[in-house]
Amino acid sequence: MSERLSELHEASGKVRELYSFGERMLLVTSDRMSAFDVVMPTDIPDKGRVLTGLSKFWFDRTGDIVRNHLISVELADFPEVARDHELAGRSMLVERLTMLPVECVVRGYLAGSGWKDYQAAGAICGHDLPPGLPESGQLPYPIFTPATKATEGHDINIDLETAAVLVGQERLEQLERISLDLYLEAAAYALERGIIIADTKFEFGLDADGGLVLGDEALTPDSSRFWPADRYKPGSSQPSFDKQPLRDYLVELRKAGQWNGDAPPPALPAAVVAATSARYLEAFRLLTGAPLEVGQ
Ligand code: PZK
Repeated sequence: MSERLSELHEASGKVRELYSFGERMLLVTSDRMSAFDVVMPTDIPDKGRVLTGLSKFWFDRTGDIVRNHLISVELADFPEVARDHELAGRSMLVERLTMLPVECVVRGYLAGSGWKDYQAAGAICGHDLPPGLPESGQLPYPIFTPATKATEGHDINIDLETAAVLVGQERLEQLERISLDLYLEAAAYALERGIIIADTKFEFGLDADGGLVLGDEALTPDSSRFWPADRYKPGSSQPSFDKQPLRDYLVELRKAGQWNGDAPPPALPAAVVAATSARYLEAFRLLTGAPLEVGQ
């Protein structure tokens, strides 16, 4: 990476980096992958380009619902890094926002912490739900279940009253309506193409005029649960569209006593890497209707 870029580094996510250029920012998605909360020691080829390409696809498709922060995915539009070919295809030039302190999660199906909360309380984030729903079951209607970013580990689900304290009642109602609209549109589109978007997380910010803008990545397999629709069978956990080959491998590794689930496991076998890369490319192709361009 260029000397220049490292000086502008602003934040690191598990698999992404954020750089600051005045009123604009560069959001770079790596080929790193995490599973069972651990970042793998081996990169997944094309993963960063698939996630960036999917975010761009959804940003282009949902601009009529809410404005978003994407300016360009063309490095040429960003002279400061235009010659850094390592970044090509997996970088988004975005507008700097003042991010809101609420993670906007929408759930259409009962999985993860939503399933846990439902089992414990019959409700998620204050939404009372009918009794007897199975694990991975479709909810009667999608629900908005806000969360706050934990300093460490997983986000924490909060009820609507707590979220209203963080952003105000009026803003929260706007976030809920827009998040549900985005999910309904994307989930219906994806289902027609063989992918269930079980849940997803949006992050919003405010522009200089106080206008609401969709930020972060959007409707990718890293910010959502993607399930293959043709294997959907409520009553247990579902295979992940993107992570299943890796999860299956890691489970076997643990059973064999070769991984304790903490620190990174040994380097991934080429077959697992290839199968995982293929899943990301397949999700991209199904959703966009065209394969990811090579070397774009
Ligand atoms: C912003 N993050 C999360 C993402 C990381 C961290 N448009 C924006 N303006 C200002 N801040 C952010 C954004 C966006 N998106 C996003 N934190 C701040 C994040 C990726 C990598 F290290």
